[in-house]
Amino acid sequence: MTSHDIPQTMGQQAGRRSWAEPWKIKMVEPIRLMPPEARQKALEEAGYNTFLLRSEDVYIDLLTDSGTNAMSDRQWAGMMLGDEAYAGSRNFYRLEETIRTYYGYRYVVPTHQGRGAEHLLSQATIKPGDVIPGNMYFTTTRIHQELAGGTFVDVIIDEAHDPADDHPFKGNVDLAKLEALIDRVGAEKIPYVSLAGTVNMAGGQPVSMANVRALRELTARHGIRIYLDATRMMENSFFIQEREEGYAGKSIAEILREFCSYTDGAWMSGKKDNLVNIGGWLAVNDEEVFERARNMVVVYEGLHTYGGMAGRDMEALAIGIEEAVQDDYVQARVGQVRYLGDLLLQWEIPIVQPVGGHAIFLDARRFYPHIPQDQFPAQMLAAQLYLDSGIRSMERGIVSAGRDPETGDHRYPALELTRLTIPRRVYTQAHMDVIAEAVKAVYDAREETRGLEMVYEPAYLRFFQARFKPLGR
Ligand code: P71
Repeated sequence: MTSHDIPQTMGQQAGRRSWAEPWKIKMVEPIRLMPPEARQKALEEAGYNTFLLRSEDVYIDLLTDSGTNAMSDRQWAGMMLGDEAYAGSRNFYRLEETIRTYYGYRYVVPTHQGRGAEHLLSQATIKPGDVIPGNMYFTTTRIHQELAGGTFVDVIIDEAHDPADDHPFKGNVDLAKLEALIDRVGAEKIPYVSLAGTVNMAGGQPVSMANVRALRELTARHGIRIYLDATRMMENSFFIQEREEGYAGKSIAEILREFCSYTDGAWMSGKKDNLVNIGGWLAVNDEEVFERARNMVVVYEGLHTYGGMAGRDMEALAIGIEEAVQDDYVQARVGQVRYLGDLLLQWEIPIVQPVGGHAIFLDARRFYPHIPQDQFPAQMLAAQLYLDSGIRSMERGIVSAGRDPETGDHRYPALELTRLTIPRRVYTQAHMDVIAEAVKAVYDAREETRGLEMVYEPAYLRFFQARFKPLGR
């Protein structure tokens, strides 16, 4: 797509409002709000962990934007075109072609979702003792790097750890930190830089084109690769278009292609930016890495032409990619998240700023300054929001950060956040109003709220299954 084809939004056309969804609703799914006593009971049964709630007990579900997107009529029509052959499905070749067109990488390995691709890439590139620098960790990404024998080192800019700092590209890599790491451990110990487009744990914060370009120059000098977590790259591309000099006239598709051109490959959770309910992929330019990953995919995921997806899933994914690079779609997507953020800011509720691409992150430290971090303030905030109004959110703080594998102590992340994640094409502006009012009610009751104690803790990715009890007054 050329910039000439960028669809006009209502705002550009009439100067009246900034955006409206470029779609209308054809099918609806009823939702209901349970009475307060039933919510209290459900929360206790779930051990104060929103991952353990039943979806039927939830009113507005902001747990994640992963796999929760609404597909279009074209995608559903594509589902009927599934070629469910074990080998060589037509839908795979269409998917491969689509990824080559929009992301620009040479070789494609399909996987069942993002972490399947993280597993393949980690095993194919990391040796025990290796060090993997990245712009802030992500839970599943880091565990696969660690299981392959690597150690993750955070090299994001300091601003990313400050929820109030309004740097426009808080996802940027700190090149000085990276250079110091290379000097300390040696380039041969660094198989790649793990670069995420819009950094989830930092609040959905973007990486600038200038930063990835400079990163390419630096890594090229040392012979180090860059692999991109492309999970939310459409949103990252939007922020570049909006904020970076020279990109206002370029389309999302052009920006995405250029960004990817500075990297050696990418892994993808199709469940986010590719607008499907399941699916993922790994795409690389290096033939050797591809061969290794393609061999391993048959052990862990499925044959290299389906990787755990049905043919129909691959068709929906290919169509989803085409829909997700449309400028008016991305503008409405980010616009909706921003609308919710603006409501909360009007009431001076502490959130991560600037508002990112996929979610509003409530700053639990400033929300509950009287609750110490090891009493899980962000976890409690998620619980209170559910109690107040049946809204489900997700803890992204000390529980998510887990324990240090060496010392066994909690990791104490600088960011203690509760994420209100907005699924794509699912909720309306009226839902955003209801959500904002619920957050306000919980905020107004903040002084009476106490912390939690953890009463059950699983060994891996504890946030999924941990259980809690409220501390006494
Ligand atoms: C999100 C998820 C899903 C999730 C994962 C772990 C804990 C809770 C929720 C998944 C991502 C992601 C990024 C940047 C890779 C994956 C894994 N995010 N990179 O935010 O955000 O993809 O879920 O398809 O395996 O709710 P996968």
